[in-house]
Amino acid sequence: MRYSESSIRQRSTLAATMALALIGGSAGADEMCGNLDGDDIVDQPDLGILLADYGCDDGNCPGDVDMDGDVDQSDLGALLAAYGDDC
Ligand SMILES: [Ca+2]
Ligand SMILES: [Ca+2]
Repeated sequence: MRYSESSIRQRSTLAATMALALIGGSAGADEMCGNLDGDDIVDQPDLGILLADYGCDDGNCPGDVDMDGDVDQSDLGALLAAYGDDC
């Protein structure tokens, strides 16, 4: 089965919209802001904590931005979405 160019474009737009909804929809609460070191701003040290902890899945992960017990791409997405924010 072949897809037309416009069909592929529509599907790509839908996928991007869904990805943004996932990131944006789960952000907003204090624990989601990405400020991992407690200095009230989401910046490079917070990204460093997350990256150093990336792949942790034992439920005791300092880089777990979305508080689901692991550090994965959803945490990275949430941190990057809030990068530079005061929180
Ligand atoms: Ca910080
Ligand atoms: Ca997580």
